[in-house]
Amino acid sequence: MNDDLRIAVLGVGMMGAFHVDALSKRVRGARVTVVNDFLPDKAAEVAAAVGARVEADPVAAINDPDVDAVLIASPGDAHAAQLSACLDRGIPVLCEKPLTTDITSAYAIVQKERALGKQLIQVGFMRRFDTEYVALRKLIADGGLGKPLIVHCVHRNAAVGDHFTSEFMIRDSVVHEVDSVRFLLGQEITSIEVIKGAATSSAPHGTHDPMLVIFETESGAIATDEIFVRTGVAYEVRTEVVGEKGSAFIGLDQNLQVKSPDGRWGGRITPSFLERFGLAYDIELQRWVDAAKAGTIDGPSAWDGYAAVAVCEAGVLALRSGVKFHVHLAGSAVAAIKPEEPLAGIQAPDLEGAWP
Ligand code: ISE
Repeated sequence: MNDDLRIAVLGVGMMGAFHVDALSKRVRGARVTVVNDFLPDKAAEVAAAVGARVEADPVAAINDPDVDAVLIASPGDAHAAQLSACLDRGIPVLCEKPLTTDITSAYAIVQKERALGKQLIQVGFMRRFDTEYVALRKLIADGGLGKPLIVHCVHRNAAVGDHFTSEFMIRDSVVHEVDSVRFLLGQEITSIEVIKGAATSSAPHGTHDPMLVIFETESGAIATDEIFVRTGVAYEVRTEVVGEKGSAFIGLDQNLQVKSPDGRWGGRITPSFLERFGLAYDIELQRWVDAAKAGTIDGPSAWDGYAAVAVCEAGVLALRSGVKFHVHLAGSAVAAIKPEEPLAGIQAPDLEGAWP
């Protein structure tokens, strides 16, 4: 108990509350001591369940003497200031995506951490802790598929609120494929393009749901991502990687298969990301807690978070303009993102009546 990592959790909406529960029930060597949320009643309810204290000011929570490390699950636009305060105090922090909401502030955070000379920031890309993703990455890294050429991703949610605009879909959902492609291929993404098709009738006016996002990577590999967040079905996240020597698939929902008297057969699809990636979240937390005690991280870094912010920013510009955007992560300067020169459209002659 005395060796427990004492954690402040900032933001206890669905994700933060899920983490508080995991830290108090399933993760070893950790304890939530301070809870902060902009909704005082929510903070009080979550804190009471685990015997933690409520602190109304997030920066005071970070600087609390009963806190050794911080878990940030607050809205994205609060992250930059909260991460900065964690770096000022020099304590480890696990930050849910996005790292921040714009390239400049994300880069400033990366630089501030670098100046300290140690890695304190881990970003919550939980798929990196899912056994199927880990196995697929290893297969690719070991050369089992030969050179990877194409990645096909499917990302479907059953339902979301009306605040899920097309831009939000890029920043909040597609951000996972941005990180997954970087993780699986071990390469940076160099361009992004967004194709807006017909929208499902449950999407609010002006929201393009589903969309098809296309990435290119450093080696020229292509990745496609179908993002559809109002399927009305369940949570489906699948990835297929096609290489020169074969292909591999993850996310097939192959669990208990049942045959029923009415002639149907099949298994179950997880309803949401909490069930689909529940174990991955717990593994992520355990590894972060163990690493934080040793003064380091064990998972995606601030740089990974920054790269994802840059690609998503380019994705939003691609969505707005209808043009492919190139991304150049320089390493020593803020990422450059620029549009591809738009080509004039082709005007094909009308053949109607051209044949006798
Ligand atoms: C949500 O924030 C997540 O992180 C989920 O993994 C993703 O599937 C969902 O689309 C996001 O809104």
